[in-house]
Amino acid sequence: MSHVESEAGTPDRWHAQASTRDREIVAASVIVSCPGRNFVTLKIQTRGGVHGLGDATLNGRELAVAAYLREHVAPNLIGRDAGRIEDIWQFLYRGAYWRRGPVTMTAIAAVDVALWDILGKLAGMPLYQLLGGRSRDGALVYAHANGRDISEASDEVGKYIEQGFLAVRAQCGVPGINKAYGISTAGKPYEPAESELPAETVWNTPRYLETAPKLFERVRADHGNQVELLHDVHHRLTPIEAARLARDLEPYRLFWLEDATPADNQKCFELIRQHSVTPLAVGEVFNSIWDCKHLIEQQLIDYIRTTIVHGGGISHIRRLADFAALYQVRTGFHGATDLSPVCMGAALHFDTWVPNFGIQEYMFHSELANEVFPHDYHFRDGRLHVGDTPGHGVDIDEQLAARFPYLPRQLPVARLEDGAMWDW
Ligand code: CS2
Ligand code: MG
Repeated sequence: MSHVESEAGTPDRWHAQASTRDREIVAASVIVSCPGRNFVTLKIQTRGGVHGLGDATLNGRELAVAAYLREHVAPNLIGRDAGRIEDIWQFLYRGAYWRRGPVTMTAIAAVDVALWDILGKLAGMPLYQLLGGRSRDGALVYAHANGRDISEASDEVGKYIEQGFLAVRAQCGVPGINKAYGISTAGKPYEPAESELPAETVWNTPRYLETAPKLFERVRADHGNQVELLHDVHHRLTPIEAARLARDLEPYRLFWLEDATPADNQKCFELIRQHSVTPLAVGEVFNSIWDCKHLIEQQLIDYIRTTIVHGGGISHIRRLADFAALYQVRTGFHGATDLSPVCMGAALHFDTWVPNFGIQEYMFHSELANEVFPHDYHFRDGRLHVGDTPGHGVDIDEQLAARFPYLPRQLPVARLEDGAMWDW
């Protein structure tokens, strides 16, 4: 190893038990498992017998990240000091040469989170304490209500309110569209990656623009103004269409309107902002601060959704959150079922610390997934609460995980009725 390190084996100033020798990385393994859906998990082990986990799941592209980790990352970790979290992050980011992108940043994230997990275990501290301690006693979360039509969706909002949720995302079918975004099949949790090759769905914007305001008019009529309501457009509108929808939804006071238009061109959000005060959220498909710098510094959004697993891990998302705080933009991490409980655990510790927290998405993992990934976070009073287990509080049952081999699955695509590709 070229970098200078203190005499191997001698206790460092910062922690008597964790000598540099104990912290030496001796193994890095990639676990691909499909307990109901595919997950990729990186496990890093130190010579002193401590292991850390990082989520590396990228829905529909899981094997790309698994290969990146196995072929290009793991060999570079062996022999390094697990305590040098920032240096390893910089090595993997600058050393990749081909910078950024969802695969690279998800792989870096998995390493980063696993190393923060190890640090917590070595320090005997939960992750939120390592970051700076609690800013709140629990992370406000939102559940996903959906229905084939407006009344079914509103009924499901009611169910989540009864379960104690203070915030609910509502999505409903659109007349004439067979697979509108976010609508689960008959009572099953919503899982978009349902087939080996992308399912082709059809989209119709005018019908959607007519339906969405009616959905929220009904939900407010059924459930009043207390509950926080959210909605995900899922990248499907042009900027002016998004501006119209944001304005049409103003009477229903949404907590946020998400992914109203694709954000490749961040300036597009200026058009939405000119026409509406509906709060805007974006970022689950981003993987670095550079994807949202203009959006944040021009205050074109209110919540940034880029999450730990796809955004380079805790070390990068901490920078992003601090930058966002300068512009009073708050976090609203992506938290769909295709982000594993390992990501949820790390995200919740981050949510517990971060001063400019907004809300945390919380789609329930299956019982099986929760068995594969035992964890200590729990839902209470509309919030998710982390435990005080050192690290991020999530582990993996490798034997159980091995019983569920990878299943080839990809996300759907969307086409307009004339056959042209659109954004799913
Ligand atoms: C959605 C996600 O949760 C959300 O906000 O955008 O369900 C998204 O469709 C999936 O994570 C894609 O894998
Ligand atoms: Mg979304």
